[in-house]
This record gives sequence, structure tokens and C-alpha cells, in this order.
Amino acid sequence: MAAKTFNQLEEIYHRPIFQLLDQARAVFRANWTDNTIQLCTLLSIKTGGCSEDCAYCAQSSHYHTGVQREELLGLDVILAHARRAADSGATRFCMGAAWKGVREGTPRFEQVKVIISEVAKLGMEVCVTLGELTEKAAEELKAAGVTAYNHNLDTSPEFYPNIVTTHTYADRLRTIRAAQKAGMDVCCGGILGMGETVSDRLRMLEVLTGFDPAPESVPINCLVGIGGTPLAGAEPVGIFDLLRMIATARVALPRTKVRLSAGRSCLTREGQAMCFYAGANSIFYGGKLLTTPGPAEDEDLTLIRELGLTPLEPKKACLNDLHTANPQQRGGRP
Ligand code: SAM
Ligand code: DTB
Ligand code: SF4
Repeated sequence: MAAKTFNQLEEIYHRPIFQLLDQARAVFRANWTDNTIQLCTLLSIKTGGCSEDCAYCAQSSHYHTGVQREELLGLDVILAHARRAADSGATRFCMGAAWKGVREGTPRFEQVKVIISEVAKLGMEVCVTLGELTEKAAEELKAAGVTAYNHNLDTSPEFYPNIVTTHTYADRLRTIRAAQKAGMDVCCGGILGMGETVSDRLRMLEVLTGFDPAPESVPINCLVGIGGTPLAGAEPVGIFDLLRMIATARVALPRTKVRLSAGRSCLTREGQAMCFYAGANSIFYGGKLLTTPGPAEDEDLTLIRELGLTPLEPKKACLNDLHTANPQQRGGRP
């Protein structure tokens, strides 16, 4: 799929909304044969105390947000969360760590690799978001069993310095390239509602459409205003802005999963239904995001059912892998 220019994206985004939705729906139907919604469950495996100053983030040590700093969770605790997520129907388990980045050869990186390989045995896709990566660290994460690496651009290159000063957009892009080079899927998106313009949102989309390969998934977050951060009082994103962004992302990235992400608790059921119609086909599921609550699982399952959609089923291949790989990995008979 050819990259979209900024002008093309502007033209798509600003169409009368029903024309935009018609086009997004047509692109969705041409590229996705089912009506499934991917359910991804998040777990913060290392919370708070982060050296970075991302202006939206509850976990930055630069702000007083009331989030308690915690060390890396133990393997048993993480596995208990992951098993629960699998039992609740999630097909992807996403583990987030409040770190600037990780480096190969360090004790914490070795611990994370063990966590990844144990979670991978449960048969769900494994996504991690650990901050900056070296190429070697990316290769080791892939070998440990990571399916997708989440590293968001968050906004346009031009607006990024208004949001973060402790690392650069170029740093973000370097990590994304390392993840792709190592063969991991890339999950990369952004946040609406940080004071950016529509042009900033479309510039971010322009950068995303230039990735080769295209991002496997694009999370579209609406800012969750966190008390104590510089963005605490930001104006909430309007539903039509969100719909336009989702529809434009669907048109620009036809085969990418578009994830209706943080901020979903503030949407009505009807608003969420429109986002699915516009081409969103993935959600964060499980009652909690990283540090803030998300919609309850039963509410999500009820909405999905009422709309005649279905949760994405675990891949048969994953289950087969699970049955064949586990005995060997545990030292039992194949
Ligand atoms: N430290 C890693 C990093 O920065 O990539 C991983 C964790 S970070 C919390 C992951 C992403 O969550 C951010 O890039 C941002 O898009 C999203 N996020 C964090 N706080 C948010 C908030 N308050 N509202 C909306 N999205 C948020
Ligand atoms: C993403 O784009 N959104 C998720 C996930 N990737 C890691 C995180 C949302 C965090 C919302 C605020 C919080 O719970 O701290
Ligand atoms: Fe939050 Fe990640 Fe920024 Fe750290 S690097 S402050 S965890 S968004």
C-alpha cells in the first residue's frame, strides 16, 4: 500500500462525514472478511517512577500524579493475570513497563525475557511496550516470543517537543525500525486531545502510512486526563473528531488493526458502535488500562454481541503450538 501524502489525508478527513464513513466502510469490507473485534488485555508490569517527561503520563517521575512506584512484578503474578485474560477471551496480552528503554545483557532485561517466554506458552499473542530498544534487544525480544512491539509516535513530529523533552521523535522512529528489523509486528499510534491540531493528527498518520511494512496495529487513544500532569485539564476530544480519525486511519491503512484505545470509558455505546462502523476492529479489554480503569468486560461483551459482532477467536495455530510445545519446553514427552 503506497504511503499517503498529507494533502490526500486532509482531503479524506474533511469530506462530509457520511461520505467519509461510506469510504471507510468500503475499505473495511474489501479488506476484512469477518465482523470480529480483537480483545487485548493490558497489564502494567512495572509502574511509575519513569525518567521521561511525557506530559500525558501518570507514570512520569516529573509529575505528582499519586501513582505508586512499583518494581517489576513477579512472574507468578504476571502469569495469573495472563491466564485470567485468556480465560476472559483476550487473544493478545500487552505488558507495559514505565521505562525509558531496555538494553540487552541487564538483569531486568533477562527477567523480562523469561516473563515473555512463559506468557507466550499460554497461547495468546504477546505484546510488550518497554520503551527504547537497541537492535540486539529487539532481536532477543523476538526470540523470547514477542508478537508485537508497541511504541507510539503519539502525535506529529512538529508537535512532539511540546509533549516530551527527554527524548526525540527520531528516537521513537529508531526503536520502531529496530523492532521491524527484528521481525516483530509493530503496534504504533497516538493520542488525541493533547492540544494538537487536526493537521498534527494527520501528520502522524502520514508518518505511519510511510512505514514499511505498515504497522500491524494502530492504537487511537483519547487523552485520559491525569491529575498532576500538565495536560490534566485538556479539552476532551469530540466524538466526530474521533470518528473522522478512525475512518481516515482505516482508509489510509486498510490491513492494519485500528484499536479504539484509551478514553473509551468516556464514549457512549452508540459512539463506540460508530467507531466500529468506521473501521475500528480492536479494543483494550479487561477493566483496566495501565494505571486507569477501562470499561468492564461484561459491558464490552454485551455491546459486541448486541451489535452482531464477535470477539476474535484465538488462532488455531496458537492452540496447536501450545499443545505441542509445552511438554517439550517443560521437559516432558513431546
Ligand atoms: N514507556 C513506554 C513508552 O513510552 O512507549 C510504554 C508505556 S506508555 C504508558 C504507552 C502509551 O500509552 C503511550 O505512548 C501513550 O500513547 C499511551 N498513554 C499513556 N498515558 C496515556 C493517557 N493518559 N491517555 C492516553 N494515552 C496514554
Ligand atoms: C496504547 O496505545 N495505549 C495503552 C497501551 N498502548 C500501552 C496505554 C493506555 C494508557 C492509558 C492511561 C493509563 O492507564 O495510565
Ligand atoms: Fe510514560 Fe512511557 Fe513516557 Fe515513561 S516513557 S513517561 S512510561 S509514556
